Amino acid sequence: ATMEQSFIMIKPDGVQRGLVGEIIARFEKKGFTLKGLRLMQIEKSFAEKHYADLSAKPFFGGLVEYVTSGPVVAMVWEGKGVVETGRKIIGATNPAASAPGTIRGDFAIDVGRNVIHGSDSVDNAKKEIALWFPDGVVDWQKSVHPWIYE
Ligand code: YYY
Ligand code: MG
Repeated sequence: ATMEQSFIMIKPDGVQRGLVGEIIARFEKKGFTLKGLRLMQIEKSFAEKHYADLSAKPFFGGLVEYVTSGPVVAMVWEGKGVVETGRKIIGATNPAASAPGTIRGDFAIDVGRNVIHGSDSVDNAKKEIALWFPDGVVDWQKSVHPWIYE
């Protein structure tokens, strides 16, 4: 795996349920580096852009309504293999199938209230980061880097 970035977003249910700190802690304790962080409530048109690939799905309307229903926490996390590992930390799309120990496995029940989004490929991460962080992210390195990477 190479150094890469993933777009991670805590959905409105995660924010309402007070899971922001818990979720950030999981990525932070793993060793990944927080490069961008925004609390924002997005418009319908923005949500449709973020989920454009799913526009033909029957759940698309409900998904857009859900993700625009309150503030979300948009983040960029950096690290070796963070896209794939981030998906593992998050768990399967349907919380009924998410392993205990994953975010969705521990904190969610229904697929339409699954608390968190994570990019599914490095390419999509780049697109999502460009959409959510048009002004770019913060360029910094952790001083503990040599204690995390060999
Ligand atoms: O990447 P991930 O969030 O795990 O799943 P996607 O297939 O990209 O779907 C995005 C989003 O849509 C999912 O997190 C919940 C919702 N959704 C749904 O409400 N019902 C489905 N059958 C599938 C997905
Ligand atoms: Mg997805």
